[in-house]
Amino acid sequence: QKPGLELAVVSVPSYACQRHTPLLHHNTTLTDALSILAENAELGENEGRGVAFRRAAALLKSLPQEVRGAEQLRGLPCLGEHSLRVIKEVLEDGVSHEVETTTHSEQFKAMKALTGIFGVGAKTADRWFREGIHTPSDLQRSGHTLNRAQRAGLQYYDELNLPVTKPEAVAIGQIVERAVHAVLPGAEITLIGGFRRGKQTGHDVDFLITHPDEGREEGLMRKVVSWLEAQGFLLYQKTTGNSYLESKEGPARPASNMDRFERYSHPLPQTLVVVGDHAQKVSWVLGHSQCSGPRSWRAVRVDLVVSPYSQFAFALLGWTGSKLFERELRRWAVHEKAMTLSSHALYDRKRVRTLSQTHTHFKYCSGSFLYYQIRDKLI
Ligand code: TTP
Ligand code: MN
Ligand code: MN
Ligand code: MN
Repeated sequence: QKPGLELAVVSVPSYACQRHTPLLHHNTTLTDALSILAENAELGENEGRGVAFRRAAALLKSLPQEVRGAEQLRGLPCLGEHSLRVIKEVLEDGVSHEVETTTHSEQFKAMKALTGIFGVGAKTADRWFREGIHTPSDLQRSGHTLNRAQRAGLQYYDELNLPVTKPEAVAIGQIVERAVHAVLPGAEITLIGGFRRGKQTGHDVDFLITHPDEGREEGLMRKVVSWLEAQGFLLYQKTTGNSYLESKEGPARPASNMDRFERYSHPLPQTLVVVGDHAQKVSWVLGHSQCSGPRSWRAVRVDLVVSPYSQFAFALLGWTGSKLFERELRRWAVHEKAMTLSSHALYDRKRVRTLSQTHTHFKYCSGSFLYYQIRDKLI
């Protein structure tokens, strides 16, 4: 029996959101290789290239069996020339030269280490790398002036890079619930992000908060943050009224550009680093029943998102991820359904175009229009 006959007859839809993509799959060697190249592209701010590798990896994750030869991939969508080349190399030689080179490159290692500092993005990391700073210790020695986020990120570097476990996520969920219910009884808290997708670890913990009485959620974020702060849970807190759309796209970017990499927009969550500084809270944060020693808590990244009840379904869908799934879902909505999906609403493009004509100052995409309507409620 020829290997791969089975795969060849499987018809695979081309949007990742149309496929079943299990957490545990049959092609980890290949997807690990592609993920390294995706990560490298993202660190180099080459978003289009990063997405191409992520799409190829997602396709492989959805296959019902292990790929053993490149001929099995014939006719499958989402596999670009570059990704195919890498896949073939791994299948034939066990490793890809490009992946090996990337993994061992000083630049990749330094960019990973530096962007691993909370509060440091690719631009800053790249600037430091060019100055010869390759590690957090180099940075510490350099005497650079760091902002508050970066100082916290450096101070708690190891902990913040230690994956958060499911029990820790559950324990933090209890703290968040206590905080939310202290300031707004009846509010509902949902675990979102990777943990909602069934992952057992994450780089942070994400929560979505809402209240069944529309409007009651207004001002909630500020109150929750104050409560956590007063209880000694907050190590660092980023208060931002910014949105992803504003900061990265600018509010007035043409729709055609928005579509280029099928980018989607949503408000940045409130980012909190939660710790407990009290023996009792500590054990709670860590999920241990017995803690000893002077410092038994750990720092964890927590993202909170507040949504009005009427938008809850869209917020839940939009914040569950993965990033590629969300991107593909929106691309599918636009191109196959002529609709626009955001983490606030799903709407018909034609209808909204009519709407925005009556508000000529909202020149560009319909997304901006709805966005401005609800922005104040979200953060
Ligand atoms: P993240 O917490 O960044 O990702 P994650 O929870 O999927 O992965 P990890 O376990 O490493 O934390 O973001 C949570 C979700 O929010 C993500 O799955 C999709 C959504 N999101 C966006 O839609 N756009 C973005 O730019 C980011 C950062 C997240
Ligand atoms: Mn997350
Ligand atoms: Mn939005
Ligand atoms: Mn997050």
